[in-house]
This record gives sequence, C-alpha cells and structure tokens, in this order.
Amino acid sequence: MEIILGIWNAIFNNVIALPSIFIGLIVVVGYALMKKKWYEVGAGFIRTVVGYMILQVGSSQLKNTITPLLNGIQQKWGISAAVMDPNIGMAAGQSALESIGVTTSFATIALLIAFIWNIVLVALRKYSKIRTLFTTGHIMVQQTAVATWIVLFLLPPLRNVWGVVLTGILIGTYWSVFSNLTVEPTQELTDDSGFAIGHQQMLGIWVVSKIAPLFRSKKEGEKDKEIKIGGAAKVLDDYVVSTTLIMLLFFGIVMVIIGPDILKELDTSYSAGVAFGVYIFQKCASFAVDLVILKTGIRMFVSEMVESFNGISSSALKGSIPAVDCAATLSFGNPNASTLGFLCGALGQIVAIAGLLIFQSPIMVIPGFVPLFFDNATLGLYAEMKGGMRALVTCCVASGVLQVLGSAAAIGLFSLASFGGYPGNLDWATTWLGIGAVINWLAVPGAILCIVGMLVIPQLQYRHHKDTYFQMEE
Ligand code: ASC
Repeated sequence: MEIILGIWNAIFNNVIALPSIFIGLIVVVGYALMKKKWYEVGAGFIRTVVGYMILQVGSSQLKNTITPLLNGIQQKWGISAAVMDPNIGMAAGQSALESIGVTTSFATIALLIAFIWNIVLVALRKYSKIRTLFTTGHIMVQQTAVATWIVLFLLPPLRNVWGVVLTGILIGTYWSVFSNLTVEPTQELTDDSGFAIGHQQMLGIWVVSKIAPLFRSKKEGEKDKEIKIGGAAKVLDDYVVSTTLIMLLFFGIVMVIIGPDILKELDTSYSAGVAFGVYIFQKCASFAVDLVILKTGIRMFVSEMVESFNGISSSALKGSIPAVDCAATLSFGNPNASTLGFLCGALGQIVAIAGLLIFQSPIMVIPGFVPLFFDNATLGLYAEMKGGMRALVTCCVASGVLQVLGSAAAIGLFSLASFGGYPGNLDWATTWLGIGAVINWLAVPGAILCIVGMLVIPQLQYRHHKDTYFQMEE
C-alpha cells in the first residue's frame, strides 16, 4: 500500500498537479501514436509545455494587475467578508476539513478516484457517452478540496472510506459530464480546434450558448454591423487599443476614487515618483500586455495539442477530447468580447453586492479576480459568438449577479464564512450549490441522485445528434 501511495504521490506532484507537464505528456502520447520521429515528439513536448507555461504567466500577471485594485475597493469602503476566489476557497475547504479532524490526504484520494472514474467513463464512452478527459490539474486540486468539505460537512456519518469513494465519484462525474457539455459550443468558437473546457464555469458555457441566440436580431448580417464600426472607432478593432481604453474608462475611474495613497500602499508596482495619471495609464495598459502574453501561450500549446490529439482520438481513445483551462478560449472569437464580458460581469457583481449590503445580508462576499475575469471573459466570447453584443451584456451581467448571490448562499449552506472564502466561479454558485442543496435535503440518496442525474445528461446530448456526436475531431 505504501509503495502504491508513493507512486501515486510522485505522479500526482509531477504530472497531474502540473497541467503544463500533463498536457505535454498527452501530446507525446498522441505523436507517438501517429508514429512521428522522436525529435518531433520531443519538440512538440517542449512547445506544449512552454506554451502552457506562458499562458500561466499571462494568467497570473492578470491577477497581479487587478488584485490591488480589488483590495483597494475593499479598503476604501471598509467591506470585510469571505473572498470569492478558487485558491482562497481551496484553503478554506482545507482548513474546514482540518477543523473536523480530516486530513488533506482524504481529498487527494478522492481526486485519484475522480480522475480514474473520468478515464473509465471515457473508456466506456459507447455506453456513458462521455468524450472529455479533464486535464486541468490545478483546478482539479482546488475543486476536490471544496467538494470534499461539502460532502463530509453535509454527511457526518460518511467521514470514512465510503465518504472518500462517494466524493470521488461525485467529482469525477461532475468533471466528465460538465466538460462534455462544452464540446459543441467550444468547437464552434475555436473553429474545430478539438478541445473542450475543463474549468469552473462549464454549466455557464452551455447555458449561454443555448440562450444567447435568442438575442440575435432577425435581420441577417446584424452581427457584423454591430461589431464593425467605421471611422475613428475603427482603431477599436485592435484589441490592444480597445482593451486599454475600456480598462481606462472603467478601472481608471475606480482608481481615481480609491486614490493614490491607498494604491501606493497596496500595489508594489506603483513606484515612487510616478505621477498618478501615468500609473493609471500603465496599469490599464498592463492589462492588454497580460492578454497578449496569454494569447501567445495559447496559440503555441493549442496548435500542438490539436495535432497530437488526432493520434489519440483516432486510435487509443476514439472520439475523445481533452478538456482544458478556459483561458484557452481567449485567443478565439471576437477579440473585444472577453474584456467586455469581464466588465459586464463586474457590473453584475457590483449590483449584487450592493443588494447584499442594502438588504443587510448576514453573509457578505468580496469579488476575487479569477471568477470575475476568467468566467465572464470566457462567457462573453461564447455569448458574443452565439448572439452578438446584446447577448454578451445580458449573459455576463446575469453571470456576475449569480456569482455573488449563489456564492453567498453556498457560503451559508456550507458554513464557510468563518474560513474566509469560497471559489465564487459560476459552477460553484450554481451547480455545486444545487448538488449541496440536494445532499442537504436527501442525504446519501441525494448524492446518488445527483450522480445518476448528471450521468443522464450525456445520454440526452447523444440522442440529440447521434450521427455527429463522436466525430467532433473529424
Ligand atoms: C482558476 C484558477 C486559476 C485560473 C486559471 C485561468 O480557476 O484557479 O489560476 O482560473 O486557471 O487560466
């Protein structure tokens, strides 16, 4: 047993928890199956790992750019509350587990079970209709910590090996079914790039791509007219320019309200002697810089992954698709849709937080950058593609509102307020709130009902388009 655990720990720490290596190895397997030369396989591995690491640099840079501003808002208005952030949520889940005497290895074993269950469901795709393998290691780690707490908190008699098994199957089913839901809209958004999303807003992606078309004007060509603006506004077609200007308009005002004193204190990138106006401009331009970095990384690893997955999906796991970080969508679709989605999500969150304050909610939440940006920027892309700008604004504002209200409700239901945080991503404010409510209501039968209920979803999807369901790759 010790040897097995040792091997598992080594695989976990060096592969599964590091998505760059994980996806790099998938590329190696794909190229090997395609019988590519060894040096081509090696080069593909390096390009994939480096591309993914560049994406991670862009994503953490974005967070570093915006987080001081969110903290500034919090300090300026003296709000204190649980933070909606997946890393803080994970830490909260871990401390909550410790508070009931459960070690974190409980969650690690649940992760192993969940991952194996995902592979089993893909291997049995003929029956399960699951095509997607979750490959986003850091997300898997975060999600398992919180989901383990939810299950064990709501089902005290299951704080044993059965609890681990149930948690693992529940999470593995969620990964498989919800990433599978993103296949069709993601194929459409990314021109059949051959990947799906394995992240924290998968239900949102599916719902948005179903409801966004309702906003489409009946007149043909309306979409083009909406985006292509002539004259001076034409410079906005360049997302570097438009991103900087949009951020100036929104966060520029926010920064002026917060004032230079608080920002100097919170933001290490605010060097002494730099004028406040120049700082504001640089900050907004950094946002565009971060996006350029992110997109460079995406282009690199997606092109390798797409090619290599032809090897896997035409032999070992026929018809299977890797589910990756939602950031991988950011270099597709309308280049302004992600920034606008982010800002509309922010608007929704502000309105909902104002609502919590006005109605004196006993639970308050503070926006975290990750759910605010990555969920809404991603949803913005899908909404714009499917339904144009009106769909984007409506869906992303609604998403922001739901993120806040759903997270506040979940924090209350799962008793996480005193542990300081909750993931706050849209799936956690909707899907997991729902799963938790059913378990809270029906106990173990409720958990089983959730698993079975989720497994029915791909069956319905399959029925909908049997002939093309397993041929996305082709
Ligand atoms: C998350 C999380 C991150 C980001 C990243 C986006 O949920 O924990 O670090 O989103 O995956 O690229």
